[in-house]
Amino acid sequence: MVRTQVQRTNLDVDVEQSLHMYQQMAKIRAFEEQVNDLYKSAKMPGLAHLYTGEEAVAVGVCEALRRDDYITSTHRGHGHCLAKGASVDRMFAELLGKEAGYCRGKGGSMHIADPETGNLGANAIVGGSAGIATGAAFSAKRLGTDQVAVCFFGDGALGQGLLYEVMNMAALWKLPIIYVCENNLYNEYTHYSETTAGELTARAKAFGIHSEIVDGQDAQLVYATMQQLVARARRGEGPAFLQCDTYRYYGHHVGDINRAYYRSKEEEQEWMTTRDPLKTLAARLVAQKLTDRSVLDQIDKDVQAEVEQGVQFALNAPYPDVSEVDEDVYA
Ligand SMILES: Cc1ncc(C[n+]2csc(CCOP(=O)(O)OP(=O)(O)O)c2C)c(N)n1
Ligand SMILES: [Mg+2]
Repeated sequence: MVRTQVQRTNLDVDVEQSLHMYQQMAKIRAFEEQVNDLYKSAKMPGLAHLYTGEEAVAVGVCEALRRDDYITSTHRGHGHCLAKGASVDRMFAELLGKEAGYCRGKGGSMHIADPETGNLGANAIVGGSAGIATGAAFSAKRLGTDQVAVCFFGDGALGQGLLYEVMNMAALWKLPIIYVCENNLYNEYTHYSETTAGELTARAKAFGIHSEIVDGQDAQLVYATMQQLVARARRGEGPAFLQCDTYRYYGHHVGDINRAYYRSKEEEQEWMTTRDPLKTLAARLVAQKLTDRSVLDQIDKDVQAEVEQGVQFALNAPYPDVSEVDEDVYA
């Protein structure tokens, strides 16, 4: 039951792993730029909540997981899905309502699930996936599979009762679950300090759940911290709560363009210029002479090509046949 601000010392993250994290973050960034373009050019039905700016959280967390470990995601879920191993083309296909999508084009942005990579699903209900993730951790424990579950949620989900019911159970039964709170400072258009009393981690501490706070813009730090939390969960030492301090660069969703009434341009610029997760990792790796700019440029180019191919695939893919309009739909 310790609240620790993890320091950037003794990090055991190797170069290959760091480059992989850079690549994953670059892929998410390029993916979200395309989603924004698809929205603006009216090619995507509905809205999407972009993960741009928060990449180090999903990537640092998922880098510490096995493919068969579980995650549950949120309405801002593209980054989680990609970091856990979802394919770019099937993701775009889902966003565009095409049959090749993860839900045969019937779920869209907020319902992407991919059982093959342990992704139990994005969730449009704030806090809604906490029960699913905790249930998955319960099943892993009962079946002795050695898997862990990660529940991603935003600071806004701290107002949801379900989270407290399941954290209580997870602590009592020492379930292998890590609750990852992405504190990006806002719940929609409201600063979290107006909705959330006290310290965020105090909630986990009340249940005796081990908790930590990290800079969510530092992929290496998120990864190193998660490695420890995953190891203790696999050892049977129970749940943990990880608060990742982060920031979304765009609006709450793609249509939230004029944000001046709830946050300033200066604040946005500050995060983008001084705390960008890609720039931070790139600069560090170059400064430490662990890589050079040409390697990173090549990664940027490769992921850009992969993302552009994915969009083309999805744009050209067929819609589901009209005859199956009521299949795979539960309502
Ligand atoms: C139960 C529920 N209440 C309200 C909403 C509407 N809503 C969608 S996102 C959101 C804010 C979520 O904020 P946070 O959890 O901090 O996630 P972020 O958008 O910052 O990633 C709200 C209130 C919802 N989807 N579900
Ligand atoms: Mg938030």
